[in-house]
Amino acid sequence: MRSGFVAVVGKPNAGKSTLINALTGKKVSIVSEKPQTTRFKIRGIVNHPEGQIVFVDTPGFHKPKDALGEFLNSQVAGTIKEVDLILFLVDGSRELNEEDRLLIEEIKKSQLPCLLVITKKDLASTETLSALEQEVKKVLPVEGVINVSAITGEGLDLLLEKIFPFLPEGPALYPEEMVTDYPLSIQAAEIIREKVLMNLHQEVPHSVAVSVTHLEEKPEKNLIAIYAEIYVEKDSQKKIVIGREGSMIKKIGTLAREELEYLTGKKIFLELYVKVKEKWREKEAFVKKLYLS
Ligand SMILES: Nc1nc2c(ncn2[C@@H]2O[C@H](COP(=O)(O)OP(=O)(O)OP(=O)(O)O)[C@@H](O)[C@H]2O)c(=O)[nH]1
Ligand SMILES: [Mg+2]
Repeated sequence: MRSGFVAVVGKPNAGKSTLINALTGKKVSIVSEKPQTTRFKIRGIVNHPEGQIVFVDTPGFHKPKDALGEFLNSQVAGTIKEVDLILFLVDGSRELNEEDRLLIEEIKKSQLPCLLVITKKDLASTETLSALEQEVKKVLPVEGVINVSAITGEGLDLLLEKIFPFLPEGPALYPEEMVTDYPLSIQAAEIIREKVLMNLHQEVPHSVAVSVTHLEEKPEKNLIAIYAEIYVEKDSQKKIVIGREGSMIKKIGTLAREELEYLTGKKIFLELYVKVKEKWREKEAFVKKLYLS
């Protein structure tokens, strides 16, 4: 048996969370077409005949503009230091850019083994994929290259096989039935945020944070009551999240409740409050309170 931690890093939208969900077969991490969906480290666990891999999903590495951006990058830099192997994800449907290059510097500093994973194979030609591979190899020594598509499943089994030789020998690190190790309160907050991302556009999604303030299990009723706050930065955004006569918040609440009921197999009572916290993304203390507590 081998087991260990594998960091999944890449620029925003590279397909990190989608890949981890495809590998675990569960929705461990929320996904959206908008950059900077993931905001903290999320572990996704894969059990395999050869052992156990604990994937660590990370926020997209980018040029930070505010305290939130600095925090997101610090999560990536921190993760890179504490794993057995790095998967550097490069979006196969885009050109290599400044963000990829910034991240390459971080990976080099770590001196850890790194596999290059070119994602979204279904969207790119063989020529594009091999050109990207050559471009990365010029600036970053990698231990191997795998082209994958999380949508078609191509390359996923091969990726798992290529990971194991880099993991130390040892027993599983987490119980076999566990897919992720974060609590229901955080899963609920993420699911609510995902519904906001799915239904709102332009600047609103980036300005939204969700915090579950209270979660109470009522086993006698087979029910879980969840109270959450949705933070936005401006009054105008609050109006958008609430919608005409509360139609948007009702939609977000219904979608989140349905998914939480599916996830837990229990009835969910969900209450959402929308609050304005001006410029919260620029306030380091608030960002840390949200994502580190
Ligand atoms: N066609 C195709 N689309 C993909 C694939 N993987 C991811 N996507 C899409 O790419 C977008 C971004 O995916 P995410 O998994 O959220 O990307 P991420 O790297 O986690 O993004 P951040 O958390 O924002 O850094 C979504 O719209 C996905 O559906 C793939 O293999 N093929
Ligand atoms: Mg993500």
